[in-house]
Amino acid sequence: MVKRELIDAFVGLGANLGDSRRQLESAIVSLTHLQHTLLVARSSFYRSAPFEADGPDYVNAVVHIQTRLNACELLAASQNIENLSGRVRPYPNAPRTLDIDLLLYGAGTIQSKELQVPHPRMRERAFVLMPLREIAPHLVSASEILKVSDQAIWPL
Ligand code: PH2
Ligand code: MG
Ligand code: MG
Repeated sequence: MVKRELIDAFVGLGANLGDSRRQLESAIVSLTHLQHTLLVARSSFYRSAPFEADGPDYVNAVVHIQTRLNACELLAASQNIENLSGRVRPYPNAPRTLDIDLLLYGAGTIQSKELQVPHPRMRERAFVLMPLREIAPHLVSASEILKVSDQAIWPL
């Protein structure tokens, strides 16, 4: 690989089908094993009610990685891990064995059809903001937490 910068990225994980905790644990290991990538921090797990979605409660978490992969490579690797979990996509926001979303990629903004970073809806979602605040309190303000405080979420 030609010299590439080490980028701080934040990745959201969620699952509400099958053994959700186990799938998240395994996904975090898989992310850690990606080439040119290391794990900096992982939040604890949270149980959350499905937000603008149906099905059972979710398990959610956020991890902080450092990576030399570019955002497209990280997206492709994440989708590969999702597919290996047996994820199927019958309709938008359907229950899933594993969802891996790139929330932040350094200070980068990306606006393509395949990928939008920062994640356009992350600041509206307690299941992202609560675990993100746990590992990166400087990235989430108290007023943002207040705005999502009506969404049901419990530490696991
Ligand atoms: N993901 C969604 C839609 N709704 N709700 C919760 N609680 N957790 C999620 O991960 C989630 C959701 C779309 O990706
Ligand atoms: Mg998602
Ligand atoms: Mg997704």
